Amino acid sequence: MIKDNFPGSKSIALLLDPDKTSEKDLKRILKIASGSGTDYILVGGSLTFNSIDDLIESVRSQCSIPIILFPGNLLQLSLKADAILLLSLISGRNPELLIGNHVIAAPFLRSVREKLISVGYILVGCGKKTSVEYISQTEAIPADKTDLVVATAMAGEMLGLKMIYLEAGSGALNSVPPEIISAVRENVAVPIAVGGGIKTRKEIALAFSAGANLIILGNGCEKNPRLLEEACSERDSARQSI
Ligand code: 1GP
Repeated sequence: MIKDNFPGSKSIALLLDPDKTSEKDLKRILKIASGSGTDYILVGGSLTFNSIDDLIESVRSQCSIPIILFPGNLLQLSLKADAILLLSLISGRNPELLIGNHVIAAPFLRSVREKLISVGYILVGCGKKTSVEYISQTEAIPADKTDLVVATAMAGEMLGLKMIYLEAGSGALNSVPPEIISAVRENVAVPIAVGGGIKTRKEIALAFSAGANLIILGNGCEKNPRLLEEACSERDSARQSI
């Protein structure tokens, strides 16, 4: 069962958005993902026109990397993934994203309970307003309010959430600052995922050394698929230095 070891000490996930992934690009990036030892494929997006199920099936037919659903909304729920992130948007105050949607989803998810990974999803404002902020109708925590991010992560852990996801938002101008990652690391024991706006090898190295367990890459790999190889190389170095 994937969730038993998820996300591991240092791991890399490639985020695929069904709307941004042509068959040709998918084939290319999955070949790089398999060759570099990418740990997970995440599927999802804030708003999607194309089918999540079709994307999952296509990924599964081309590689053996575990597929994890990262649902942007209830319409993206799928039972086909190997694991499902059950996200609570704890940086926001939209009750639907804290409990309302979970109530609606619970009967649907009942049969795959063992696949669920509860996640405290924290938006950190790292530049321009992102799609996830607009769609969720919530405000990100400003990047200079480290204390607020830390207290939010602590609250999520105290509530029993199994991972904290520090999210700058897809396509963010800047990624989550390492200072925030290390401050959260010092105050919570659960794994930390970091994503949004990561474009360079240096950002990946800094995020790992600040305490990130899982780094999630989307747009950066669409523009430069080799970033995935660099990320896996940084992951290997980070694992060795533990
Ligand atoms: C989005 O954090 C992920 O939830 C990935 O963001 O597309 O900017 O890499 P990017």
